[in-house]
Parts: sequence; C-alpha cells; structure tokens
Amino acid sequence: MDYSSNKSSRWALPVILVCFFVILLSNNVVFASHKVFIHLQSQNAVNVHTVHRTGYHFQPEKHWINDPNAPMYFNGVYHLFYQYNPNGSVWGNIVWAHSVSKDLINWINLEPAIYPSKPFDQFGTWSGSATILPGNKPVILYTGIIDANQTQVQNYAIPANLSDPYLREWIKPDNNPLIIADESINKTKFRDPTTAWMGKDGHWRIVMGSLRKHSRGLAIMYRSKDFMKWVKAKHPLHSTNGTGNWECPDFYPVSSKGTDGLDQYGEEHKYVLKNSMDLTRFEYYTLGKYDTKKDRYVPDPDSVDSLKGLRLDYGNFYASKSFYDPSKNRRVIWGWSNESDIFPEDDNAKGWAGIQLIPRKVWLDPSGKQLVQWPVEELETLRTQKVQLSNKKMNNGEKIEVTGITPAQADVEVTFSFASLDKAESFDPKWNDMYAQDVCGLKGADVQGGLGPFGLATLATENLEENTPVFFRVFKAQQNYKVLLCSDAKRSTLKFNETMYKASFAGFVDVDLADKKLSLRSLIDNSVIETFGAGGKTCITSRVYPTLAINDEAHLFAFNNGTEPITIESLDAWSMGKAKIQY
Ligand code: DQQ
Repeated sequence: MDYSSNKSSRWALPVILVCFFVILLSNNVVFASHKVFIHLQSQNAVNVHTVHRTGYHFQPEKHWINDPNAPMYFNGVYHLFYQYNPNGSVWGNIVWAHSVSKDLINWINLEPAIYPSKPFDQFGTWSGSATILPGNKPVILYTGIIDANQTQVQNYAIPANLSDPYLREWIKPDNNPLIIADESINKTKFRDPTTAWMGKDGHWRIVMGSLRKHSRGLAIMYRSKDFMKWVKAKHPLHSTNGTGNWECPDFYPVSSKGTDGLDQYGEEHKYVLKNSMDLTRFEYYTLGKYDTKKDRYVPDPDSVDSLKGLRLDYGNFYASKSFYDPSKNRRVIWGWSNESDIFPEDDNAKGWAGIQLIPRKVWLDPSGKQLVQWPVEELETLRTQKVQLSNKKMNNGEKIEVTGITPAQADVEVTFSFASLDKAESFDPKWNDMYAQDVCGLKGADVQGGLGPFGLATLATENLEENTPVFFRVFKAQQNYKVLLCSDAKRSTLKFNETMYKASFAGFVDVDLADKKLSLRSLIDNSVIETFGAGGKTCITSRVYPTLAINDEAHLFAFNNGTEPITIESLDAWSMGKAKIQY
C-alpha cells in the first residue's frame, strides 16, 4: 500500500528541499549521518586532548561514540551499549561497546558485545534495543549491514552466560537475520529496532525507522509469536509526510498521573512516539493514543506531528533511547551529544568525539500536552561544595558572580522572580513561522529587552568575552505570553571561529507565569551545558569549546539585560565530582 496520497507526494520533494535549505541557511548546520572519512576512520588516537573532556558525563577513554543502544536494567545492573569506533575518532568501524553500572553515573567498561563478524552483519552492527523476555531472558535486536550498499537487516543476539552478572559475552545465533526488507521497503533505510512489546493477543511487536519515497518518515511494524519468525504488519505503526528518514524510533506508554514509568502497553494509556530525524538531526515526539485493535498510533489533535513539533531537547541531543527501570519504577532516556567542530580533522586531532548525556527520568506533564525530563537522582551523589544565594536583585545590565564552586564542572538550580509582566516585549507575529532558535539568533543575551533576557552566563570569562548564556526572554503575544529559553553558543569560544557550530539553540516553554517565577537547572561540564527549563519542560544541550574559560579560569554569573528588575529568589550551585569510569 502507498502511504502517501498523490496530493502530498507531489509536494514532497519541493517541501523537503525547502526545509533542507532553510535549516542549512539558518545558524543550524545539518550534519549528514554515517558520513565516512576513509582517511581518518582507522587512525588511532595518538594524543587524547583533555581540555574539553567531560568530568561527569559518560565518555570512553578515546575515539568516536554515537547512539546509546539497548539500555537495560538486569539483575541489579544497568547496561549501556553504544555505537563505538575502536579504531578512530570519526564515525566508522562501528561496534557495540558495552559498559555496566550500579547507579547510571559510575561505569565499568567491558569488551565490545557485538561487532561485525557474520554474513548478516559483516558491513556494520548498527543501533538497536533490548527486550527482557519472560523467564528473565534479555535479548538484543540490532541492525546488521550486509553489503557495501548499506543494505539493512534485523538481527538478534543473546547472552552467552546468564549467570555472568555483567553479561559480558553475546552470541549471534546462526538463524540470523530475523528480518529482511521486502520489496516495499527502502533497504538502506530500515533500521534501529525498538524494544519489543506484547499485545493482548500474546504476540510481540517491534518497529523500525524508515523512509518512503522522498519525504515520508515511517515506523514499520513487525509482529511475532515466538520472537524468531517476524511478519510485517499491513500498516506502519505511524508515518508522517515531510519529515524525512526516521532513525531510532522509541514508542512507550506514559502514566497520566505522577512521575512513575509504565511498561504495559494497554489501550488506556497515553503514548509517546519519538523519532530521530536524519533531516534536521533533532528528536521530535508526539503524544497520542495507541489503537491496539488496528495496531496504529494516532497523535492527539493538538500534538504537532511535523518538524515544527515538540523536541525532546532543542539542542545537540540525538538518537536517544528509553528503557523502563523496574528498580525505581521510572522511565529513563539516554541521548548522545555529538561534537560541534565541523571538521572531522578536529576530532581526529583531539582523539575523541561524542559523549552520552546524563540519563533523564521522563514522565508526562499534568497538562497531558508534553513530556517533562529531569536528570536521574543518582547524579546528585557527585555534588560536593555547595553555595546558596537568595533574594538578590539584578537591575538592568547587572550581573552577580556565583563564587565558591568550580564553574567548569557544576550543577546549578536557580529560580528567578519579577514583580510585573508589563515590560514584556511584543511578540512579532512573523516569528510564529520561525523556529525558536532563529528568534534566539535575533534576540541574543546582549540584545537589551524588557522582561529578560535574564539567566546564567556559563563557562564565562570575567568580562564575558567568552560565555554561553542560558536565559529566558518573555514576550507578549496577542492572546498570551511566550517564554523563550535560549542556550546561545555564539560567544562560547574565541578560537575556531570558522570551524565551530555555534548554534543559538532555543525552545519555547509552556509555563504558567501567574506566580511570576521562572526556574532553570544547568549541568555544566567543561564542554557541555545541559539545561532544564521550568522543571524540565524545555531542555537544551549545547556543546562548546572555550579557550580561556576553562578549568579554574571559568566563571559563572547570573545576569539581567532587561528593564524589568529580576530577583534571584534562590540559587543552589554545587561543584561536581568526577564520575568513576573504569576503562
Ligand atoms: N546511527 C546508527 C544507525 C542510526 C544512526 C549507526 C543514528 O543505526 O540510524 O551508527 O545516529
């Protein structure tokens, strides 16, 4: 069956080209995935540069990493697999590296679990997920690349020894591949199987990300009685025209009350469908219903199902994957953050590329209209010295330095308040057609405003010649107020001016301003700033490479560049220790 109507497919190619060039021409550069740099992909790191390495984010000792794969909790141990190049600092030679942890923060690295070795994966072992089968038996589904044209099939792997607490060795049985694309599927865009879920009929379901024609992204569904023989469903779980190829789909129920996670795929729940869009390199999700009779997902009418929709993170965050953690009844998501240097030679020179972001607990906002994310509580065990500020007023142009902690490696929680909304600048209706990041590009932290810009200047030099501001700006639109949260890398570094992707990332925050307060939390870690606005309603990750604001030379300020005075109601900041990562 053709999933795109004639009318929409006529417009598909022009729409996709326009989208592509708009994104390219704005300050957001598109990075193609799986770009091969033959001359660099097997160049072992000679020197691993330490200056911008992170202290408490997950990184291997050296070389390139990308997508987190198959996160799971099994017999008291968290497992993180990830796409890794053992031979170089650019993408290529990908294996499934494997690390284990008791707390999601401190890790032990093990030998790679899955690597190309059989006809069904000899050209690549790409992303996938874990499912714990009845009888407490974990199984991994992953994408194998079987030829130089990048033809993709779906394979499985099982632990060699279930009594090994770390599940070090994985076997890829000879009845692989389990799934080969039929003629209706684009064979080079058919990948990243989800965790399987079971329907009321007792049959398993999985989806893979794919592309139909030029622009329809889709989640192709397969069903199985025994996990071995898989049959393609007549319809995809969902598809959306104009979004390009879907990678790393994730589909899960969320509870309508409270913050606990769910693992049962009943019809009564609300669902999240998240996809990583290769076209923009952002992650979009919708909320909706799962019609278990038709086996189709239907986004809620007010959940925007396009590249204008909600993003898990408005910055450098991609290929995320969630898992249900039964030990704490929560759903946790992991995302990968790529480097922001444009030339692969830069990564090759520094001997490493890519980090995994701090795992986040995720749940449904009480409005039912969006997700909320917050760093897992275990991160707080790394907090050391603490400073507190309260009731500090900042007039227009004033800044207050936060001293007494290590600003290059810190965790900061702050609540700002203001007396009135009257000074909010008016929202130009033209901006309704723009992305939030482009509004932030026009209205940076040093463009004086009314209510805002105010926030934190992170990884800053004393006089802010280098700094990455994370800040709010409140606008008055016709019907309501609009709150913009920006994480602006424009002035993050004095060096690499030509070769850095210094994006002004931003998202709007759907927040009630009745109490005239706005809060944010920023995890600052040498070359990464993860920001959670309004309790985790809008999240933004930036990668930055200061030259002066490094280590002990980095500063942290709170600032206000708007005419409305802003009060720091409370600010708690901690120095952060180093995560123990055993290589
Ligand atoms: N990365 C993997 C693919 C996936 C992409 C290959 C997303 O399986 O689609 O390294 O970053």
